[in-house]
Amino acid sequence: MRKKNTYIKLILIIVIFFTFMFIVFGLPHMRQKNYSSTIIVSNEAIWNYREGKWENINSNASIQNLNWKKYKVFVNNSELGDYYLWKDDNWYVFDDKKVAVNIDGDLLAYQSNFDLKVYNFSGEEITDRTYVDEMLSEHQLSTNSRFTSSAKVSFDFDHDGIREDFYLISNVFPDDFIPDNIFSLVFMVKNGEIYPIYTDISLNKGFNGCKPYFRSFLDVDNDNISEFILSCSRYSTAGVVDMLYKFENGEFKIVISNQ
Ligand SMILES: [Ca+2]
Ligand SMILES: [Ca+2]
Repeated sequence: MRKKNTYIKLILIIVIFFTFMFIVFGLPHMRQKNYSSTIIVSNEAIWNYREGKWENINSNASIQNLNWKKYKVFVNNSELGDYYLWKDDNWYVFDDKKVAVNIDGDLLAYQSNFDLKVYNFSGEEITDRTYVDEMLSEHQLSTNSRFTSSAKVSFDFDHDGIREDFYLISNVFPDDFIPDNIFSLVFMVKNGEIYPIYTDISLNKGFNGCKPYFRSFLDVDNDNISEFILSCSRYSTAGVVDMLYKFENGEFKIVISNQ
């Protein structure tokens, strides 16, 4: 009888253990797998997220399927509302009566089966160059380097109540100075530690390089940690590269890019 009781207790403990593990680890994972979304990044990229996987939507037939559907539309990172979209060479925005709406600025739109959050953020000037100089030195670049683009975005991307600083410096397409190297460095500083995001350094060949900018901070997989879209422009009509970054295991990774 005593032995039987011990067995029952043991089985109960095992059942409780596995139920606990399932609730803590299994359920969030299952929920994650059920999230799906389509994200439209200007006229350059369409990304689909399904069953934990990302893909670029490029084919005309797939794009046709996205026409005349309703999306949450953002222009220059502020919410415009729910609108129909239709794509020719560019995306066009229509209201409920299918009357065209003129938009002036950078379009971001999505459709999702969960509350995909797009956050406000704004860039500011870099006044303290401590980390900038550290990164320049680390890459054997002069701390007197001139920039054609620089910005700092302070944003609490991991929602722990403390803002991280995202730095962006670049000398791509210099017009009144001739540097030896063309560089773009994007990185985050958290607790005094530098986390590289985008590093591109090459010899100056005239119009090489890709000028980076932060396009959007958003939570694309509902885990309460922000991802962001970093884009960069190539010279003239060579196009824009859109990269969706995720922070995983202590580093930034590109989860999908249009090029
Ligand atoms: Ca934080
Ligand atoms: Ca996330």
